Amino acid sequence: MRILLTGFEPFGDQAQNPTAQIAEELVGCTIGGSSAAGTPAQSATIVSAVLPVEFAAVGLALEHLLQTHQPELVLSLGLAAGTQALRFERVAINLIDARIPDNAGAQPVDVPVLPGAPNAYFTTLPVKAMAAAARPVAATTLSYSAGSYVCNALMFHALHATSVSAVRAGFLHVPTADVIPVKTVSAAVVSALEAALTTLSDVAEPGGSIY
Ligand code: PCA
Repeated sequence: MRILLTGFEPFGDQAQNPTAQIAEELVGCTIGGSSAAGTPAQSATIVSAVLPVEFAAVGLALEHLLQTHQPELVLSLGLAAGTQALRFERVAINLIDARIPDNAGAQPVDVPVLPGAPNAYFTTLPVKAMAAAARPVAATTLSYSAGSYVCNALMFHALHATSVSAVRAGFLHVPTADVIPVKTVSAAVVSALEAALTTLSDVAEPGGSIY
């Protein structure tokens, strides 16, 4: 089994993007392999890539990675400056409304990620189980909006591309490295991926929010 883990290049006024470091640090890691009581042992190797923060390029880059690696599970990471916790995204919307230009200088406003595609997709990863597994390592929260910039667009592309397959996909926004150190986020990502491998139906515990 293979897990595709993606990070992003720096963008905007962020000189570093911790998600690029995490993707590079975890490449080749084996996740799982020990069986919980009664469940088969499953292990998966991480393949990773650092993606451009460009609306026009990110979907094609992802398609290429899916073709090349044929992963069973896809987790994409993005930086959300200002957030204090790991934000497990539940929803990707078919809308781009760019607050700032992307790294190619494009700033689309109020256009779809993919014309004709559904308005939104829910993540197909068990985010409640993943957030619970990561919580001993770092603060976590569930998020009901991945924004309207390149991260949301990537999550939408991933869920659209995998919608007719058994491949599960999702997105995690992470804070800047001064809020949670990169090593800690990496460890939390490993814990979350272990939970994703062994959890086929998400845990049914309350997790919503009123905003
Ligand atoms: N964060 C941006 C795009 C790239 C990244 O790391 C976002 O949240 O859309």
